[in-house]
Amino acid sequence: MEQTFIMIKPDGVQRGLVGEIISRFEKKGFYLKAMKLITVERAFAEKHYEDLSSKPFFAGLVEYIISGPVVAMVWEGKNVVLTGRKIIGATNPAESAPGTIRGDYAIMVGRNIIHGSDAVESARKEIALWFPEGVSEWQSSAHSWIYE
Ligand code: RTP
Repeated sequence: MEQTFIMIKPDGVQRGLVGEIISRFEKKGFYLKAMKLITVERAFAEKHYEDLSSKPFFAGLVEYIISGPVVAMVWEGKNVVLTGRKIIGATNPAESAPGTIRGDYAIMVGRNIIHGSDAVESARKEIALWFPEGVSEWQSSAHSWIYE
């Protein structure tokens, strides 16, 4: 089944939003397949955001991501990449709808709490980068209550 990479950024961890964010993905019916609290080094953050290296905000983005621990996760489910982005909301919290994570908890684009993969292929790359050890194979006993 489809998997996505979700990262609670340092501001989300500092502000005590980890449980709230995990709860939203869990309650939707997605399965948590991997999770760790980790403070990443500059080179690792630059690798994660390498597609944005030419952007004017790249240096500030890297400083932000390495400024404290993040919670890295893999979530699994049907259409989890796209639906995860909907749960997260638009990149700029000024445009994120109420009811989304960014819409409810963030104000600035440079402090937008959470990252979610933008496509199945980028999810695959990001999961391999953040979880080279692999992810869990566990199966939820609630599966037939979520999927027909
Ligand atoms: P993410 O990768 O974090 O899920 O965010 P995204 O796809 O919604 O947005 P993307 O364009 O990939 O940008 C990555 C992160 O860079 C920061 N950003 N700052 N100052 C700015 O104009 C600006 N634009 C983007 C945000 O933290 C964004 O999530």
